[in-house]
Amino acid sequence: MFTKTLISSAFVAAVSAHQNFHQFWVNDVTPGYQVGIRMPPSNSPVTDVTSNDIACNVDGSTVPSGVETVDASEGDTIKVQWDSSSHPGPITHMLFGPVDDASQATGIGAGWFKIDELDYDNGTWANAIMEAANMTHEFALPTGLASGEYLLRSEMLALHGAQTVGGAQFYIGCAQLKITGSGGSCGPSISLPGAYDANDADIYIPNIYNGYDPSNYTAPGGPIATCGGSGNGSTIATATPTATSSAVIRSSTAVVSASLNDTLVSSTAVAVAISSSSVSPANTTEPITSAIVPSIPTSAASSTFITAIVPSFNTTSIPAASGTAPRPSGTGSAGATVRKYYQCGGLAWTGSTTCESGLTCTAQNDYYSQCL
Ligand SMILES: [Cu+2]
Repeated sequence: MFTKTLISSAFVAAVSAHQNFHQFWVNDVTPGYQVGIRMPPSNSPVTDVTSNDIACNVDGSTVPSGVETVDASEGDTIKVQWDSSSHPGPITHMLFGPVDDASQATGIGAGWFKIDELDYDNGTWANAIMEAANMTHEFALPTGLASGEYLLRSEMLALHGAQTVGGAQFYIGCAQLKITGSGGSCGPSISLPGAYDANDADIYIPNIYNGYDPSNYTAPGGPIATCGGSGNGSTIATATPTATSSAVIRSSTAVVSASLNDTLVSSTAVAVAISSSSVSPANTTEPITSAIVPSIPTSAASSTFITAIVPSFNTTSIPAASGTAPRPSGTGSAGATVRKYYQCGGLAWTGSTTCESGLTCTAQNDYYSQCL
């Protein structure tokens, strides 16, 4: 009983920390869990906006094999589902294309255009709005698209570390779509990397814990594109991917398939094992959790410097979830004591500073301490 409690609380804390894009629906029909999506090898964020990883996550210049390209039509409703996230910030969607073969496109370079954005609405960040909808978000593919294959990039930007340059965390997942459209080009288009700068006002927010008003926040990447322009959406020439070896295969066979609940529970043991062995204890303060972690990228340890839950951030209280994914109940404290990986201190922190027995409240920076 005691063991079970320990495992489940570690699991909840871990799942609520980092996040991945796992599933999408086209007009309410899904190709399946982690089907049609390039799953990254971990759920750690990209923090270097100048790296190729900012396009479609780690191994940016390598395309994975075994990822299906899913049919859609312009104007279709796309629903995405992410892991539970208590990291405040926006969600954006971009398309890259048309390309001859989405499965071979890295997405690195020019040819992206923004099609959807949800920032801060009615006092609530996009991540919390999604929490209230079982971590889903819906938008429509634009009309006036050239028929062809595209990468659909879903990005959740976590701003809980944005008070330092390079502290914002970009969670990115790319899906492969074959879109039937009526023709037309979209603009403005942007390059990734290229469009983001670590010092941009929507990425580096020095006063985010000190009087920042997110009401007028807009996510990076510029305005939402207008489609249907003349110029028929000429196909983007894509660079030859560097490798498609078995080392980067993330086929569905390597992925845990089951209901969301089943997958999350079964990933617990993996997460516990990994966090105790291969993750650098110096910089990584939350377990990397994923059922499909073949290796921890070297960038994971160094980039994961702000972690876990920031319940006091400018969000309204998160409504009770209707979904199946377990999640923490706000502060993560059980009564007056704070659970592992949850916030216990920092400037402007008004919650409990007492960790559960056996844990120590450890400062990560001036703004954030957590129980470890
Ligand atoms: Cu995280």
